[in-house]
Amino acid sequence: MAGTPTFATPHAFMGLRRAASDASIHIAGIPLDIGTTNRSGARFGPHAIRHASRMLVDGDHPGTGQDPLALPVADIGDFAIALGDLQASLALIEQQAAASQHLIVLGGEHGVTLPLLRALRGRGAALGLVHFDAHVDTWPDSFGQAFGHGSPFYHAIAEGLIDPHRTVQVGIRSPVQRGVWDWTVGQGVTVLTAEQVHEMGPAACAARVRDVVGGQPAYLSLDIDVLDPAFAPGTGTPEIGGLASWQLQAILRRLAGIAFVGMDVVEVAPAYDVSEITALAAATLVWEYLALKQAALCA
Ligand SMILES: [Mn+2]
Repeated sequence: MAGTPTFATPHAFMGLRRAASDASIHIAGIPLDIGTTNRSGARFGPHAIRHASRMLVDGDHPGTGQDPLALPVADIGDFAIALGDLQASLALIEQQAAASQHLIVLGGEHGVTLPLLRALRGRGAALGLVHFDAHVDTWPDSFGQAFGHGSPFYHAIAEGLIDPHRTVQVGIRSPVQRGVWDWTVGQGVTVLTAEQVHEMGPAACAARVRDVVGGQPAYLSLDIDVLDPAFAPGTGTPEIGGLASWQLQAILRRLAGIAFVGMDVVEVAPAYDVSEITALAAATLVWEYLALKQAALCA
């Protein structure tokens, strides 16, 4: 095997050097974490995920037999944020996201998903949502903060950005106030708890997800804390009893047929990581998403 060894891969996602103008799929980092409620540090997530992604450059995807980088994908760098100003940062993120036809975001905290969904508003009807997380993230506010990382989907539902009846949350297991839970389910959201996922297995779980979301456009939001802290220690609000990385991978690989219009992987906080476990999981999940898009194009 000739060429650049993995460890010397240039610092872009999987070493990508394609120009933004030559690509219809853009990967961007968002180094924002001021909306976190517990351990901060997700601002360093994009850097860590790109670094860990070097492990993935030396071959084709074993499931599809193809190289996901054959897709027209470019790493366009990090979005600008307004340092210390959450609302201004969200506005800036929306503005920058609107310039991309199909965007994959490396977080950053989960609050970034709201402006990403706002940027997709107007491109069609309310989106379906596949949301992997330990937390429902439908709190109207967290400790008085209305647009922090616990609230993106409260606003996304309230603003009509996503269709709650085509929304499924997978891996949920954190403490939650009964009122927040009842509001979420009352809106029509399907919740699959981590315990249900463990009992169902990945194939049945994926079938349920496909059922809820259907064939219309949908968004994929992947909070790395859906994984058990044993598989993703590097995150701000870990909860035990989560998915193993193989389970999440097995579910994702079975989501072919969902018309995803964008994705994010958020909440990687490398300061709490060990041996890049969490960052590698996040990088690999982006690679799995690309493989999924590629398989859809070839179908
Ligand atoms: Mn979250």
